[in-house]
Amino acid sequence: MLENVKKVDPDIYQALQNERDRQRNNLEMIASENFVSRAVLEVAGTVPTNKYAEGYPGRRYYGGCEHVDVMENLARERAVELFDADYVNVQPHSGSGANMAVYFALLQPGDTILGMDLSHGGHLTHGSPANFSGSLYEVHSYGVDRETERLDYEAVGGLAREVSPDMIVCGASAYPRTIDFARLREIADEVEAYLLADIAHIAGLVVAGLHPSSVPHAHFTTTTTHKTLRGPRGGMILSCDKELGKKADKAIFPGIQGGPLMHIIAAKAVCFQEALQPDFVQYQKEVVRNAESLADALGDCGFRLVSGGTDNHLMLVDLTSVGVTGKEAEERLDEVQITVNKNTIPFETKSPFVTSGIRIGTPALTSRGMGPDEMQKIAELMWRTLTADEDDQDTFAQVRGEVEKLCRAYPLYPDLK
Ligand code: DSN
Repeated sequence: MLENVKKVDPDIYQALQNERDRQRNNLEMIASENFVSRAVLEVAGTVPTNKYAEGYPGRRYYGGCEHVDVMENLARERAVELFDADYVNVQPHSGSGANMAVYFALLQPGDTILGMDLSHGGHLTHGSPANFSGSLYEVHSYGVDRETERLDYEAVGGLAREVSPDMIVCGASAYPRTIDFARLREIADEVEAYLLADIAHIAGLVVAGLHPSSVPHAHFTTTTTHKTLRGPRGGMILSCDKELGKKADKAIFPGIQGGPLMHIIAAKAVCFQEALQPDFVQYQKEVVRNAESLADALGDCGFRLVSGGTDNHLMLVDLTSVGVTGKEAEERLDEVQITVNKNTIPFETKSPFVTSGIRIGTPALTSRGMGPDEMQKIAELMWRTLTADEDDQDTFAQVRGEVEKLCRAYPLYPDLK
């Protein structure tokens, strides 16, 4: 593979080789990352990248769309089956774009939204001042309870009654607990607001029945396709309301996107086909079981976990008592080939560039085949790394050796040359 790139662009060829080796030789524990199947990887590099297909299947603005129509229709049929929805749009290039389309479909600039605070686990597009959602709309935020570090639905309801939002945004990028979408819909109905559920992180768990689905409850559900769902990088919008769906279709095209990425839509179709198979449910069960094992082992080592543990694929570690910041932890773990991201924790006192915590997830390691024994080992390696003196090169070298051994035992894309 890549012989042509090697000839045309040796610099990019080298960077691609290096990135492949980095993925192989590191423990990938960023909760939003995963490793796609060889089939998805193949499709993502195919000829529909050449094709313009503005519009929707059967209603395109370009000729020659008969084969890409097949791809998009298969993606749509499979997504609707997978999530038990009545409407889907598989064209969003990203989760942020999917969210933007729902905002544009349902709201006017200046309308009020109530979203989860970014530092409590929300997402930039749920009303952060740095994002379009924060600059176009009047934003109010809810967070987790100080004691339990979990969502307090009474408090969310109280805030909703106080600020009368036009839309409530739920779903999270760093919340380790189950979200009660039915309850949030009750709150939305009470204040006559729309409910948008962003399930980007937990979509795979939802498909496998390991987390309650938002689809029957929310007016719109959005997701990315590349996290627990284990597909190509991209987004998607789902709903049980076909009439509302027409508005989201218009918001995506011609509202905010031009030509869809048809090679990626084909890869989404393959991802959905894989997710419809029984072994996908087994994979998701293993993701959750590994997260539970890792959380228990981290706790036994002495780390404090936000909310005391996890119900899903991720956990947040509060490093305050360990005496390192999230930034330092991310850098030090990088040195021993364990990849995580620094993350704010609820009621954070440090800047988002420093943070008091790290976020850790198990989807990618589970895709490599690792199980609870490896999670136990990895927790110990993290503890050794983060409690060592910062110049203790011997410990770092020993940990790196252990990490490399684990990576060799669970090879990634072994037949990919
Ligand atoms: N950046 C993603 C994450 O890491 O959770 C969310 O968009």
